Amino acid sequence: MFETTYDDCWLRYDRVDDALRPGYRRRLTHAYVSEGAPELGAVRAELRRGLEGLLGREPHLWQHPPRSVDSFLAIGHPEEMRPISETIDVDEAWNLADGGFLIRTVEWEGQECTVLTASSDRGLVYGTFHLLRLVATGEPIDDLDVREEPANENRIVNHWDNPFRRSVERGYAGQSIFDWERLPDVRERYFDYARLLASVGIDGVVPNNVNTGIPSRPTENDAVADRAGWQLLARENLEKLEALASVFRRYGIRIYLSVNYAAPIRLGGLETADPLDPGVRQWWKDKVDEIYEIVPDFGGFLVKADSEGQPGPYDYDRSHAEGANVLGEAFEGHDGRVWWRAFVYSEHDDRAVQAYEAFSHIDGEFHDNVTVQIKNGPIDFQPREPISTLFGAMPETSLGCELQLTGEYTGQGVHTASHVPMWKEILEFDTHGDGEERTVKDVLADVEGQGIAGVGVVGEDESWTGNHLLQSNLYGFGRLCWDPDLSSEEITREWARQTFGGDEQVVETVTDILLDSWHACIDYHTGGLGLMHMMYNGEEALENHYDPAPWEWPEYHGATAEGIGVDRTSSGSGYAAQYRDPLTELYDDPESCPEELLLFFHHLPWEYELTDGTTVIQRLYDNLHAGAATVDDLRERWLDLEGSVDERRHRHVTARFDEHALQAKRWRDTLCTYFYEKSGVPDERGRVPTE
Ligand code: GCW
Repeated sequence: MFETTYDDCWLRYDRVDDALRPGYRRRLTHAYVSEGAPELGAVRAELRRGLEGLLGREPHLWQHPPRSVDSFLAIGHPEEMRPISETIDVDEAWNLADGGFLIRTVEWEGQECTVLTASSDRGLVYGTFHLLRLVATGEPIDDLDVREEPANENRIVNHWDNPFRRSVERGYAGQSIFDWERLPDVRERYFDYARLLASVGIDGVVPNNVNTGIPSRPTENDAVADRAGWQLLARENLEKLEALASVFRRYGIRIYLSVNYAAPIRLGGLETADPLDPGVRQWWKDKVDEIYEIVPDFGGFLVKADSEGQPGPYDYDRSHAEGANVLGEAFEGHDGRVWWRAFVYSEHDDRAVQAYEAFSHIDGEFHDNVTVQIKNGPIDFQPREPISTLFGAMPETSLGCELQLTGEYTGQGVHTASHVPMWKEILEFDTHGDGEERTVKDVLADVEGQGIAGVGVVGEDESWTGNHLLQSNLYGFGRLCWDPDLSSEEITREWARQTFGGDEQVVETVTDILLDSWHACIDYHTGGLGLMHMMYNGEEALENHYDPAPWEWPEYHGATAEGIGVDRTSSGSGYAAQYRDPLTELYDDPESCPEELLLFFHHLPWEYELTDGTTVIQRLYDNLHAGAATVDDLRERWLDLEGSVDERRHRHVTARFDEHALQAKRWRDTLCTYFYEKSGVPDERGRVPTE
C-alpha cells in the first residue's frame, strides 16, 4: 500500500554545529542499553536514528559496559546495570513517578558515564527523547544532573477521528491517519506519530471521536453520518485496536476508546442502557473483561454522554455520577479509567452556567475509577474564555482538563495561532478553591487519576497539522502537560530550534511570530473584551466556524442598540456566583472585572468608559484593527525568512499566511460593520470597513 510522505516535524535531528559535535560524540558514540521490554527496542531505534542525524554517526550499541572507551552512555533500570546501580541512589530512581527519569554524568570505574535510568520502561523512552532534545537544541551534556517527573499523571490526546470513513470532526489536516479498514496491518505513520507523542511525554491516545454515534436527532450531514465509533467495542474491532495498541505500547503510550453510552443496546442487544439495570452492569463488566483479554494495557473509556445528541444517563433520569459509575465499576480489577466529559448543555438561557449545575452537586459521588473531564472554559474552546467554574468546585472528584489543539475557533489549520500562551493562562488561573491559592494546575496535580486531555490536531497531510507552524501546538501540549511551569517562550523556542535548526535569527523570528499570534487571534476573531462565539454556523453541521457571522449568536454577545455583552452577574444568569470568592466579587463589578473578560460578565453601554477613558465601542474597533494589522506583520516577518527556511516549508506557510491575512481582515470588517450598525457609533479614527 503506497504510503504518503510526511514531515519529520521536530524530530528532524539536523546535524549539530561542528563546534559542538566532538563533545557529543565523545559521550554518546558508545551506548550500553538494557534489553527486554518493547520500549527498549524503541530506545535503541531512536538512539540510532537521532544520533546518526545529529552527529553524523550511528552509536555503537553494546550489551555490556564498553571498557575500551573513556566515556559511554548507559540506559536501563536502576538495578539492571552496574554503571547505574553503583553510581546513583537506586531508591531515588525507583521512587520516581511513572514516566519520570534521571540523567546524570558520573564516574564509574575510571570511566565517565552518562547514566539514564527510570522506574518504568516508558521513563526510559521519555529520558532518551529528553537527551536527544538536549543535543538537538545544542545544550551542554558534560555535567548532567537531570531529574524529570511528569506533573500530570495522565497526558492524553483525544482524536475526533471517525473510524472507517477516516473523516476528522474539526480536523483541518486531511483524513484521519488511523486506517481501521486496514488494521490489524499497521502503517509506518503510526510509529512516527507515537514517536512524536512520546518525545513530548504524552502517555495516552484515544483514536476515535467522542461523537461515537449518529445523534438522536437525525441529520443529512455526511460527516455526522460518519460517526461509527460505537462499533469499535465489537470483538473484531478490538483485535484491530490491539494492533494499534502494540505500536503505541513500544513508546509507553496506552490506548483508550471513546464509547457510546447506548452500547448495551446497540452492540449487546439489551432493551436498555440504564446504569442501574443489573443486566447493563453485567454487560459493561463482561465487555471490559473482554477488552483486557485482547489489549492487556488498555487505558480506559472516554465518554460524551447527554451532550449534543449523544445518549446518556439522563435518558433514564440518572445523574452523571450514576451514569459514570457503572463504567467505573466495570474497570475494577483492571488498571483503566473512565474519562467522563462534563461538556453538557442544552437550549438553556445561558450555556455557561450548565456544566456546574449538572456536576458540582455530585462532587465526591464518582467511582474512584472515574475522572470528570472538563473543558477549560464554560462555552467551547473560544480564543479566550474565563476558566470553567468546575475546577474550583469539585475537590472530592478526580478532574481532567480538556484543551483543544485543533484550531476549530482559531483559524482551522490555516491561521498561525499558538495555543500555548492560552493554555499557560488557563493552568495558572487561581480558582481560590478551598479559599486559598489553588491554580488549575494545582487542582489537577493533587488528585490520583487526574490529567490533561487535548483534542487532536493531526491528519494525513504532509504537514500533519495543515500548517507546519501548528505542529508547535502538539509539541507545546505535551511539554505543558509534563511541566506546566515551563514558559510559553521556553517551549516555543525549543520547538522552533528542533524544527527549523540552529539559525538564531530563524528561531527568534518563528518564536516571536507564534508568541504574538494568540492575542492577534483574539482581537480579529472577537474584538476582545471577553466577546466570543461570533462564527458562522449555518446549517452545515460541521463545515463551519471559520467565517464571521455575529448576527447568528445574539445570546452570546448580547449586542443591542444600547450596548453589548452578557450579564452573567447576580442581576443576570448568575454565572459569576459559581466561582469561589473573591472571584465572584471581582467579576460581579464592571469596575473590578478584568477588561479582557468584561463583556463576558457584563452588558454595558457602547459608550461605557474603560479605565483608560476609551469607550467600549472604540476599544472593539481598535482591537479588531490591531488584530488584522498584527497578522499582516506576522506574515511580513515570515516572508523575511525566505532563504533561511527550506523552500518547501516556507512556501507552504506563506500560502497560509496569505489566506490568514485576508481572513483576519474579513473578520475585522464584518465585526466592525456589525458593531457600527448596532451602536450607530462611528470609529473615532475614521476607519470605515472596506466591504
Ligand atoms: O467543540 C464542539 C464541536 C463539536 C464537538 C463538541 C464536543 C466532538 O463543535 O464538533 O464534538 O464541541 O466537544 O463534544
